[in-house]
Amino acid sequence: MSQNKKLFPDLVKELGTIHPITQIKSEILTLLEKIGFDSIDGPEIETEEYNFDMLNIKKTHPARQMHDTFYVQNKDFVLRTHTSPVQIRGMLEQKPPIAFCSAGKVYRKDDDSTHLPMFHQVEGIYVDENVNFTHLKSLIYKIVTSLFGSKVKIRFRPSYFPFTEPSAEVDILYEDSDQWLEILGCGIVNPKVLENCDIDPNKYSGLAFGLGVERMAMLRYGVSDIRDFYKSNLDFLRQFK
Ligand code: 2NL
Repeated sequence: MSQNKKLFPDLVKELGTIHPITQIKSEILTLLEKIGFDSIDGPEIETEEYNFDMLNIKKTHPARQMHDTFYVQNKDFVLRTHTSPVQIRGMLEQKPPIAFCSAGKVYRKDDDSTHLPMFHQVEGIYVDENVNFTHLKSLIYKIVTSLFGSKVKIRFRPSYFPFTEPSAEVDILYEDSDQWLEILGCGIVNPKVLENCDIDPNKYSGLAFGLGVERMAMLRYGVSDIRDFYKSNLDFLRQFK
């Protein structure tokens, strides 16, 4: 690079910047890897079995309707609606103790100022003997304070996901604010999901969480329209160094 600088000063001036969504995705993955999660990847075109059935998402679940999910090739496949099938594939290949994280593009038929048909998700799952909600809480505190600083307040709010039981959504409250902001979903892995992956739920339990990277970026930088991230407006993008 120092060579480039001397030889091609104009080119260096034109060098791009890392996209803010990529920056935050990398930051979260680096943190999770430091904690001990193995980062794994999988296909973006999935079967309904891996994207839904294995995760205990029933045939009648609203997410499976044509208007929420992109089906491809006459409903033989779907564009993954979350990165969970990557972890399902991981658990079919490797038995506990396991700790995986997966990050990448996911697809849903949404399109407004806070939702796009393509967005990025980061998920983590840890399965071992005697994993319980206190482990989940301390992990989430670590992740949230690392991303938003140690001054934010953190709240766990009961929620529902078919693949975790119990489930919670996590909100943060900035200093000097009176508005709780939802930042991620998490829970204890539903024993049915472990069973689906040939993992004995009487011996093992797990924790899991998922977060939207664009949402993280919007909260951190105060961006109110998610579409700003994908307009290729250099004045906007160059703000993120
Ligand atoms: C959200 C919530 C979540 C998970 C993702 C997960 C994956 C497996 C098994 C069990 Cl393989 N759970 N992932 C769990 C809870 C919440 O995401 O709102 N994401 C944007």
